[in-house]
Amino acid sequence: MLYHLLYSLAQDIHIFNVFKYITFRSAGATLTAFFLGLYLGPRIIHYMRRVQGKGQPIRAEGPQSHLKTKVGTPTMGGLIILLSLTISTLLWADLSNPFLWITLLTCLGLGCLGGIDDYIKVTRQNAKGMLSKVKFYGQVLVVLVATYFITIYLPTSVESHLAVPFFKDVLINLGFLFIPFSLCVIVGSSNAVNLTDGLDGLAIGPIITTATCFGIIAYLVGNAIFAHHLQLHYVPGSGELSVFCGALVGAGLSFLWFNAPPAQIFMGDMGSLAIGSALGTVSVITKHEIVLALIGGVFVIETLSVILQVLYFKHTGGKRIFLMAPLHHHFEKKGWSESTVVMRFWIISFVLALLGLATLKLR
Ligand code: 57M
Repeated sequence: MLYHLLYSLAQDIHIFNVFKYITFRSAGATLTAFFLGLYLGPRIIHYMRRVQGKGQPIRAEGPQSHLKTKVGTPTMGGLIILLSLTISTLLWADLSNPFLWITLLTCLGLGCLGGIDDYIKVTRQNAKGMLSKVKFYGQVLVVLVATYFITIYLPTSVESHLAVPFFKDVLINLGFLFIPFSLCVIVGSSNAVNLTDGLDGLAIGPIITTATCFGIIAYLVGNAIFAHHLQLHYVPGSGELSVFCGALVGAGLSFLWFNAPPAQIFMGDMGSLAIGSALGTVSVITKHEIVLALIGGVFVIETLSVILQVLYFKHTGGKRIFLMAPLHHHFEKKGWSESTVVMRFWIISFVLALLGLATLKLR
């Protein structure tokens, strides 16, 4: 909104020329979302505590410590993230950009789905929530619509193609398989963040590092000069996603303020499904899906631990590879404190982010 309002006045008031720059608007979006989240946080936490009563139902099969330390914590803290993210994005982004709307609406669509799941969990005081099939079909429906519009607005040179990091000239044309592939990336990242969000601050840390990296990637991929210089596949218009990612970083930092141990609130599926899908959508639009798997490696490792554990559990009649899946519970059961697990997963996430950014240069 500010872009449309103030940049048009740049002829008369030169200072407003600065609104032309995505970097300036991304920084503005980050700070706006951060301070907005800090303002909304206490009010939303107070409200959720009041209306949720017992708060997030804690799984009985979880680490016994959780049954003592987590009881009564409210969920749906994703509302803090989504409100500050959305308001800041609408304030600072170019609202004529289709990729921005695709990403924001996918994020909010999955956020609504997650919010319904959280609501069912809290009102029924049952950690199972909505039927997993219904939740999955809801995710697929929202993401299918998003993927359709992505293919419409991507340039024909890359619209159904998969770029491979390190190999600048490799563009694999997936043809109609691009739709199921994109579905797997976006729904997969949504559920991967969902599974990871099992300890105070565990998911939001890698979300912040991943969103920071994709803010940089979107800016470079959407800038013809930088894309050419770095031999990236240029996607006109994708640079605006840098503003969205900036707002997500700011919103994530403000949520972390309240989710830092001991968490005052959990983000809920409202937050995890929404943000995971947003990161997946940005990676598909910027043609950096494989790099997302690297930068978001913590989410990948956590999901793989669950898949391996469940498959092994089923095929061996109850034996386990890990003491418990997802992986963060395995280390808890090995005696690591919650904060130790979280800090070490953050360190891994930071290293993976650096490796992911290195792929921009190593081509
Ligand atoms: C998503 N949700 C947390 C909170 C958060 C197949 C199976 C692996 C599925 C998996 C599952 O369904 N997980 C659900 C993870 C839950 O957090 C809520 O959910 C939202 C995110 N979706 O925002 O609202 C619990 O996590 C803790 N938490 C914090 N701090 C936070 O900031 O402490 C969350 C956020 C919260 C709170 O205790 O209640 C969750 O873990 O459920 N199931 C599992 O992950 C279970 N693993 C399991 O069953 N493993 C078995 C299977 C694989 C054979 C095994 O390994 O033997 C674990 N779930 C829980 N504890 N709660 C078991 C341990």
